Amino acid sequence: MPLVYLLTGGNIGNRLLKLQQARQLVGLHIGSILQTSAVYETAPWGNTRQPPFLNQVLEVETALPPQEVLAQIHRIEKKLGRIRREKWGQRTIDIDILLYDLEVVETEKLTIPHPFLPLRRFALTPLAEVAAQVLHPQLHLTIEQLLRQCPDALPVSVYHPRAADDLPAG
Ligand code: PH2
Ligand code: MG
Ligand code: MG
Repeated sequence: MPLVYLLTGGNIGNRLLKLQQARQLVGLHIGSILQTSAVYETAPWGNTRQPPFLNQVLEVETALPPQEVLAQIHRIEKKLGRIRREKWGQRTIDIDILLYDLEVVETEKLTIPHPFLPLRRFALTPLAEVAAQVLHPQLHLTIEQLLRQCPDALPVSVYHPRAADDLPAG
């Protein structure tokens, strides 16, 4: 069965809870989660005037084709109350397809591999944890190599929740 690598992220509300709920719904509606990276706290990329994100990568074995994975992602994001105000702005939950086996998909609604993957340390770092030797099908470099040459210097570190953090419901 195909392996799809998903990046989950969010930077408003109870960030850890949203990632946990996303994992549960991905397991139910997309396929078996074979590996998860650590949860990382990551500085906002793109629009830097917003709170830090939590990000996590999920390795999922799926029977669904890419378009159907995307449709399920949209359902899950909606169910988790996604509010999207602006491009690259803050959000409760975002699920992106980073890689789908070695497939290249270029349609109006879907681009795989994710076009910004090589430029985003917040995606490459957790991905390298579970897929260091996986090849980028267009660049012919491994994820480990992409991370080593990634120009993004924004901080990415394993998240250690403190008691008072991420407690408010939602
Ligand atoms: N997602 C974005 C824009 N910027 N920055 C971080 N650190 N993490 C994200 O998941 C993220 C971002 C667009 O989806
Ligand atoms: Mg995104
Ligand atoms: Mg997205």
